Amino acid sequence: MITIASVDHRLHAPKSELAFGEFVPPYENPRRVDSILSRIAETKLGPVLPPERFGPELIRRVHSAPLLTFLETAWNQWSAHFGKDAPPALPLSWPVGGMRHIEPEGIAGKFAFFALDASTAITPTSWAAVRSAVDVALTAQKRVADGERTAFALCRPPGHHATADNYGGYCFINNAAVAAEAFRQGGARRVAILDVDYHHGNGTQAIFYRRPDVMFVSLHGAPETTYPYFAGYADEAGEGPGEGFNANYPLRHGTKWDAYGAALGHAIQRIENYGPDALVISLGLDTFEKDPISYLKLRSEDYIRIGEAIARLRRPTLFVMEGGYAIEELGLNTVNLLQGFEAKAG
Ligand code: OKP
Ligand code: ZN
Repeated sequence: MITIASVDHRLHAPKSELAFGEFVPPYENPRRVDSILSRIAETKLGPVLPPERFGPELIRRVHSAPLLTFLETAWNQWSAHFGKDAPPALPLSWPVGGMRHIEPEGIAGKFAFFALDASTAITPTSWAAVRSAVDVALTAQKRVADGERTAFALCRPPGHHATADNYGGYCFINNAAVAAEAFRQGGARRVAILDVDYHHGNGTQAIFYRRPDVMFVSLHGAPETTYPYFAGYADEAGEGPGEGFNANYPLRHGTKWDAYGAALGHAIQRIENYGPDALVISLGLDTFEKDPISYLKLRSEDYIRIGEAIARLRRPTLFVMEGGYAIEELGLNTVNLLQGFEAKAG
């Protein structure tokens, strides 16, 4: 399997993350990619190639102009106000229900307006890393659209929490959504996105919620107890023309392979019935038993089974990296899933 990866992901590396009431070393950090690349080399999974450069057209089909302008200029505005040595920029308030959703002029207000949480710092070079992750996704997408059975987009930072209008949850641009849109623009009539990250892909769901041409199917920790809390319930089925094209499989804390595998079987059947021309996998490995911020209990060998199940769909398949924070085993688990897929893909 071909992997697309960029060295520019290192440009997004905040020094700390606000988590559990204090600043801690970021869970989402460059060592995640190192772990995966070293396992790819060790197992000879296949070549690792750099991305091509893509223009902003496909990004603009997924995200609003105000969000993109904010992301591109946020650090310059922040440092103009708080100084070049200001710490990484974070929001401190939010426009909750009953307030006005109007973009403020001041930069602190803009952070409050565009962020969906306080876990996602912006540094002087974050935007360059974010752009390179999109290039990684689109380069891999192009290979699959041009006839390869599969490709792995080793994106960092991840994307599935980013909505049309908001960033957060370590995500800025929704790489998987942009890739799905690229498949559509390239002539695929139906695209399915299967999100196996531990956290619900609220951004991807929202982007395609009213559309029948892109189905979103997700397995994740139940929102009653799990970030991002305000999406991911089983009754979220899509809306208007998109009704029936969204499927959520929330899972309780402690879920092991038996219940996970059963839910995955249902999810795969939904996609099979839909009959997509292309499949995008939002690939998170934070369902692992040793993940430091998650509560499912999958083991390393279970990822082989997930890959095999995905291969049975027999569709052109693009893997897009999302989460996974047990860095020691992240490479092993990621490559297990990709090898499970390849073994059954034929
Ligand atoms: C991104 B992806 C732990 C609480 C959760 C944000 C988690 C974002 C996960 N500090 N903070 O879906 O893996
Ligand atoms: Zn996650």
